[in-house]
Amino acid sequence: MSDMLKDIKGPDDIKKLDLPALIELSGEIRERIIETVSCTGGHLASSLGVIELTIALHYVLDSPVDKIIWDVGHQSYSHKLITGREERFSTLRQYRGISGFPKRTESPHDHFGTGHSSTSISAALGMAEARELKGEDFNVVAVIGDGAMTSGLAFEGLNNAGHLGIPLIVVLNDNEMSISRNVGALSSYFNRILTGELYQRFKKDTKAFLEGIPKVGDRMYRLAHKLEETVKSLLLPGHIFEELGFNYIGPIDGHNIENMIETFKRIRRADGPVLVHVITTKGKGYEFSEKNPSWFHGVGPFELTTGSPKGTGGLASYSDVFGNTLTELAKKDERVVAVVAAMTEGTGLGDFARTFPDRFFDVGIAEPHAVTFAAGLAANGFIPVVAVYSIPAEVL
Ligand SMILES: Cc1ncc(C[n+]2csc(CCOP(=O)(O)OP(=O)(O)O)c2C)c(N)n1
Repeated sequence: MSDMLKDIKGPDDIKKLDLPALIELSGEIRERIIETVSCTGGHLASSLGVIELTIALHYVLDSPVDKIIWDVGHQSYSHKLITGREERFSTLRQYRGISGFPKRTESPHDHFGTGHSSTSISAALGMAEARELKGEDFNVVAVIGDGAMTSGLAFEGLNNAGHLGIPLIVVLNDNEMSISRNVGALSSYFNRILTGELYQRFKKDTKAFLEGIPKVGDRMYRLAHKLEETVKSLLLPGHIFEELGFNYIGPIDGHNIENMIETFKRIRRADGPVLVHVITTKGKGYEFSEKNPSWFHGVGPFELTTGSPKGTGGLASYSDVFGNTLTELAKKDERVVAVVAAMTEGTGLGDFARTFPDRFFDVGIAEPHAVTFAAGLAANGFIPVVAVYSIPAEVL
């Protein structure tokens, strides 16, 4: 493999490349991230999933004038490699090295310090509004995962964006995963968009309905057809975002650089909020992380050839002790229930979830809801334990 990456000193350098070269670059970036994280530990699977997306965004946009806001920020490794941090990349997450997250003091291309999930739409909207107030001209893009989109905060941002109506691009990076499999009604909705199930089901039901109508003439048939057209518009992909005031585009393949470049070129001059729904594979391009994206979401150092952890210490972690204790307490008292915000394994409650599936609640990345939901359970006789990190461990 050639060594193009060392010549990429900033996004301008990738604009000089043709499509085959961009595809080759994506392979080099992938290799570098896998090698580095195998030594330093880090957020491997999320970063591997957005390499092509990151290249396409930087190819079309003019960062740092245009602003890309990475939600959570754990997927920003290729952004770091493209924006002048290739030489320091081996220091990822090391003392005095580069951060595992976007950091304003680290690069002019990092516009918002992150770590906590679901802040990107609100932050991007604030930047877009500042642009309007100052009469400036640039793009703001929030890249948010389907897990982060389960948070109320993300919806508060969408709601306000639809109201303000100013240009803003939201890229929904849908890999059907949070840290573990994504949960909730919204995630099922995305899934139905992907399979086209909403529309197919409607078509099947309408056909049965039309066939059931006695032959009462053309007028009835035309009416039924009109009804089909109206309801169809409600079931087409992304309807929920359209209703919130966004122009919805997708779903598109988040590993096809060419298509994404064309899409981003088309929408960069849009005059209102646009949501682009891209479909990616978490852990893409490394067999072990594709097979087990949850484990490779955030990992310690691992053996490159086997994907197994290096030097597993023998001591139980704080989370293990907590999880085991709560499982024991739940065996003794059936009022004990557990609530987590998309952190089943990280909080040590994986065994609890498997032992008491009906008394375990992963509510999505929705901490305020988790606490209030637990208050409701408590008000009705249960003993809920809400397990939430005070600071996401990955920030430390
Ligand atoms: C408020 C908050 N809660 C929980 C977390 C822990 N966390 C980090 S990433 C993540 C999952 C994000 O899923 P998604 O947005 O789909 O991104 P992906 O990793 O799948 O690309 C979670 C729960 C966090 N960073 N912030």
